[in-house]
This record gives sequence, structure tokens and C-alpha cells, in this order.
Amino acid sequence: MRRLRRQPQRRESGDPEVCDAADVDEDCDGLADDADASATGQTTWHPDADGDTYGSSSSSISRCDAPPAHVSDGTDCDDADPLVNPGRAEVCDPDDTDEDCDGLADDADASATGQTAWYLTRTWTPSAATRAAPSWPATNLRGALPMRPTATTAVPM
Ligand SMILES: [Ca+2]
Ligand SMILES: [Ca+2]
Ligand SMILES: [Ca+2]
Ligand SMILES: [Ca+2]
Repeated sequence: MRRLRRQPQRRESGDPEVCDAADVDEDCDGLADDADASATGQTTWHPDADGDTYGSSSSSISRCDAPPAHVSDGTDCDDADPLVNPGRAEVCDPDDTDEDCDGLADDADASATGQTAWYLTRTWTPSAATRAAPSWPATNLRGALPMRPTATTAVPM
């Protein structure tokens, strides 16, 4: 009767350490995942300082597990303002803020809302007859071009 030779139980010495959810020490060196400098398969994490779930586009770190206050997204163009990120809508604002982080702000961004209707203001130069008896427009009809007296319309006395 032929005896089968027992194969020794051995772990493949070439097993590489890889990032895994269970923090398994694949290469049996006593260190797993982020604790093992030989680990591969890291994710790029971005800090999310304003807590809006969008990470800063200007900073990142490569780790197996997310460091505190870090997310995998890296598209937040202003990580100090939770009202600015790609999930927001572009709105007209006095500071020309790019709320939706597409690189375009206010009038430059076709998706902007909240525009104001602006009307052309004409410079009114009084005629000689008007200078003699000035008569300023008293009212502006809705929808009409307003004609406002300006510095150039001052009538010399
Ligand atoms: Ca591992
Ligand atoms: Ca953020
Ligand atoms: Ca804006
Ligand atoms: Ca924008």
C-alpha cells in the first residue's frame, strides 16, 4: 500500500498585503492594511472640512480606510462653505460665488437662477427749448425705458 506523503501546511510566502474591509493580515507579518507599509489597493480620500459630504479638490491622502472627516469624493471647490459643492444650484449672488463648482459663476453660468431684469438707462440731453423750460419725466411706465436725469443732464442756469 502506497502512503501518500502529507503536504506541509504552509501559507504562500508571496501573499501580498491588500486593503480589505476585514483588515486581514494576508502576508502574516503581524500588520494589516494601513498598519502595513507593503499594503496595496488604497483609496484616495479627500478632507471634508465643511461636512457637506463633498471632499476638497485640492487635498488628498491614499489609505485603505477613510481617515476621520474624509470622503472618497474630491469635487468640493470650497471646502469651507457647506453651501458650495457640485450638489448645489448656481444662483445669482453679490459675490459671484460659483455655488455648483463648475468653474462658472453667476452670469457666466448658464444654469444660474435668480436673475434680475435690468433696463437700459438712457442719458437724456435736453434740447435748447427744454433748457429754457425744463420738464423732467415724472413717471416711468412699467416696461418702458426709464429716462433719468443724470449729471450730464444738469441744466445750466
Ligand atoms: Ca489586508
Ligand atoms: Ca466639503
Ligand atoms: Ca453664484
Ligand atoms: Ca457655477
